[in-house]
Amino acid sequence: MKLTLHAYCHSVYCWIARLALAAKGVAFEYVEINPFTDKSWTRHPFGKVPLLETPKGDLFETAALTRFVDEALPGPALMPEAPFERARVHQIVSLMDAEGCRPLVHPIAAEGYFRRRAGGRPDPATVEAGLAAAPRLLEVLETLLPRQGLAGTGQLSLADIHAAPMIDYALLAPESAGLLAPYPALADWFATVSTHDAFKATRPDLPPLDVAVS
Ligand SMILES: N[C@@H](CCC(=O)N[C@@H](CS)C(=O)NCC(=O)O)C(=O)O
Repeated sequence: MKLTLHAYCHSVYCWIARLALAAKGVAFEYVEINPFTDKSWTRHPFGKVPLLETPKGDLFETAALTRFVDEALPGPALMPEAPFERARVHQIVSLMDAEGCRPLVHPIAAEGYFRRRAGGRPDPATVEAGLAAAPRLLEVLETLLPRQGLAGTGQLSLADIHAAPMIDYALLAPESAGLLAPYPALADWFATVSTHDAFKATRPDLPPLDVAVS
């Protein structure tokens, strides 16, 4: 099946889409779009990425896109078979969209990492607010995530694929050192996912910042 992914190299949602495609081991064409600067990008009705061009039409909304990738393409299954476990994966994907992207990506990664990378100075109060909001989510993930996907199968699940990039992005901010320390099961889960070939192969090139924070 011919697939073309329209995506931006620094977007966490685009990483999730690329990670799902890599976990399945399928080939696709890649078109780089910076949705923040490319005003001619109107193929997505809200000017966002990722968008997957398929023979049946365009798919946007990352959770729908990765679900299609899993169900329509060959390769290892990214969803468990049993209804309750499937629901758990949906639950985590939904949770990451509703409660994870904010605060982990906005504001922690956006302010603490990307603003500095662009030569700016982060607003400490904004990063602090993100770090103050994160524990509620991380506590919930501590109980939910380690039981999914990799546990017992050696494969990534769509839950792992949706959650790990957002956590990785939060950890880019120098202020996030120790973010996972109170959550040992989550930290173990993240360490395991981070060594997965598909994760390493798709991780955006975002080197650590040489910044000391108190
Ligand atoms: N709900 C969308 C969110 C996608 C999204 O927010 N993409 C960001 C990049 S990470 C974007 O394109 N932002 C451009 C903009 O908001 O103008 C999805 O799940 O795909």
